Amino acid sequence: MRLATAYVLLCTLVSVVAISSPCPLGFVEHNNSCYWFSKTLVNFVEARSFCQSFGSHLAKVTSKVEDDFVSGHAARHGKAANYWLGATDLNVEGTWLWEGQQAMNYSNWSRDQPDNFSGGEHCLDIKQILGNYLWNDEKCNMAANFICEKEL
Ligand SMILES: [Ca+2]
Ligand SMILES: [Ca+2]
Repeated sequence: MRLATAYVLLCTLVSVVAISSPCPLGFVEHNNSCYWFSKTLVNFVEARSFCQSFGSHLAKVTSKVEDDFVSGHAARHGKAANYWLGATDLNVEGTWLWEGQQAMNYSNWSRDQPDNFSGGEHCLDIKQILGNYLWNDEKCNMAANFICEKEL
């Protein structure tokens, strides 16, 4: 009997969560996209695979509104040192593309970035400096948190 009651309560809770957001469990909704902020650190390729396994992709931040949401959420809730976003300049040094193909029209690079430090920084992250997140090019094999995005 108790188990049945617990089951009904659980189903109700899951329903409420499902109704209140069109996003998958654990994702945060903003402007017709769902975002997932990782709590674990992995390299860029692992982060990309992880997002893909959830039917999403590493976040594409294509406007100031989206940038403010992502960096604001990171600053209030995640507070990690770095979060991978879904852009690289792996094909042509200095040419940044979202998911390796879409031109980057909006950007919010930190001062003196991207610097391609030591000739080896080809993956985009947002990096926390004094509580604010700004864009930085980073070594792709560094371990960092990451943000997945899924369009609705
Ligand atoms: Ca580079
Ligand atoms: Ca850099």
